[in-house]
Amino acid sequence: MSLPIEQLKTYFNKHPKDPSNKYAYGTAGFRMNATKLDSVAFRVGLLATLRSIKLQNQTIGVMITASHNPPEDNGVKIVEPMGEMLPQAWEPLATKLANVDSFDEFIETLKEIIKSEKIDLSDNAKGNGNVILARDTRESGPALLSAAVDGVLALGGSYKDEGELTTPQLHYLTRSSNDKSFGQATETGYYTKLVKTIEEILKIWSIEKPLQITVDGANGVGAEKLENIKSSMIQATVINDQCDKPHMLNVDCGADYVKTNQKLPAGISTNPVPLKLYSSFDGDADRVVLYYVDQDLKFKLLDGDKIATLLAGFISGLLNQLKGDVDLKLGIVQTAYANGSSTKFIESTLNVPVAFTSTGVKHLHHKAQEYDIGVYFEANGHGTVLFSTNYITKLTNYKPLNSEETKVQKTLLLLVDLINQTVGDSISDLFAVLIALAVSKKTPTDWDSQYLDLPNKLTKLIVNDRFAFKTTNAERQLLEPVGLQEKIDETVAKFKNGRSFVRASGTENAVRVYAEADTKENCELLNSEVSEWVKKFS
Ligand code: G16
Repeated sequence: MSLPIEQLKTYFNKHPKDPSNKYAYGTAGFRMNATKLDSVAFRVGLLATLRSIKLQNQTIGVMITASHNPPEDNGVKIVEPMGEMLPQAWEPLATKLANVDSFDEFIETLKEIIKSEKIDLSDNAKGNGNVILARDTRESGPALLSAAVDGVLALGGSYKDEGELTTPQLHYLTRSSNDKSFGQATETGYYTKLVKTIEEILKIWSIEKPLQITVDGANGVGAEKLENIKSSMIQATVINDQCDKPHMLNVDCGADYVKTNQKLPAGISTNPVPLKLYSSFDGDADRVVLYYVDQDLKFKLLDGDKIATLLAGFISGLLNQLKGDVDLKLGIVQTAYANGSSTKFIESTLNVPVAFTSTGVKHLHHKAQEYDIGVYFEANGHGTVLFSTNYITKLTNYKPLNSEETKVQKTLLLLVDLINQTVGDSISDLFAVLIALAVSKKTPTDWDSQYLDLPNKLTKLIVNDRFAFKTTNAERQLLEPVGLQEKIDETVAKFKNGRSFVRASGTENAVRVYAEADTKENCELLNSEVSEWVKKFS
């Protein structure tokens, strides 16, 4: 097949681009006010089709979501056949295709991509592309999904509209469509795999009390999907579950709200039960944070750092119970947002190496693949645990010395099915946490007391040009605006245990300022002083 120029023209004209709009494939794909995304969604559908043709017609995923962003935003991102993010080398291609204005430039760019990526459009190609698409609950979702479908049709590709799904479910479906061993490629297949694994682990450890949790679903798709997890061993109560009211998505609730404001969400804030564990998902259920209030009703956050340390400690504890030879490399990947106390705890108490990457799951995921057990979590609750083939082989071949070791071996292998191997997943991460707590007989307080977070504050500043903020060293230092980093360093030096950094958001039109210090007052002061410098330099 060659490029169907006339057909492309018809679809191109149906999805006109406003020349004043500029787009960039950022931390999590394209993301902005939904009214500006029609032409982008169409072009992403097209690019996903080309990606599929290049990869011998394997299924590629397209997710329409703006996750934690406000209801009026939306976004679109591409998922690889094995459920990973689009390779970084394709991001500039996506950005270029999204930004061309005229039809001639559009065709020219498509031809360049086809040539540079050696995409076979001849009759020998395995197919015309195969794409599955899903969306979260935003009002703009259906129209943007149709625009992406038009991108697939413009090249004569095949598509499947999966309707409303969580982002991790779309990753699961993409992977299982290409890799039958991963699970049944249906939404039901996702639930069945999860529930079966949870029940098996609980049975191994003779746990008879059902897992109980109250979840704030951010009024998003995660709330609706969690309700589908039915088992006598799982009792999840969902609040903020008004998915049919898209204007309420992430409003006063959800993982981002709880983490950023460090307070309880709507629906729990009026009468929290002391010492009871709660959890919040974000708008597309790929982030999770947990929390409780103590006896004095003081809010205690169990964020991504705490989840990483719990899961890493749980897994290494199980591995240590195997007395035979199981030499497996465990590592934790964090970003600059990780609380300094968590990093210290991981290195000096858990004795596990820590690696740092830039913000964005794609960066952490790749780094985590360097370990046999790669635990990666952003402090905001985005993350998962990746297990290598070596891990599976070594544990499968392991000869247990006694019945206790058999239980441990089985559990370690079941964790591979429990924890979503493609991307951070609120639902599967939540159950991994609940299982780790149940098996190791820990209360939320035990878990929380592993280390004490340094007081920290994250704020957002609207600046003229966020792209003027260029970072280095896993986003921990600024290269530009020139001179600003020196000012931040001088300011930080005034505070005990002070640390602060500034970076441009990849999902919102803002610059983020993070600060931590020995006391709440000091971290607030540090944040505001650094923010003042940012304003002066922008
Ligand atoms: C996305 C990314 C995360 C990132 C977050 C905030 O999350 O997938 O890795 O931490 O945006 O990014 P930034 O600070 O660059 O705006 P989500 O949950 O919104 O998809």
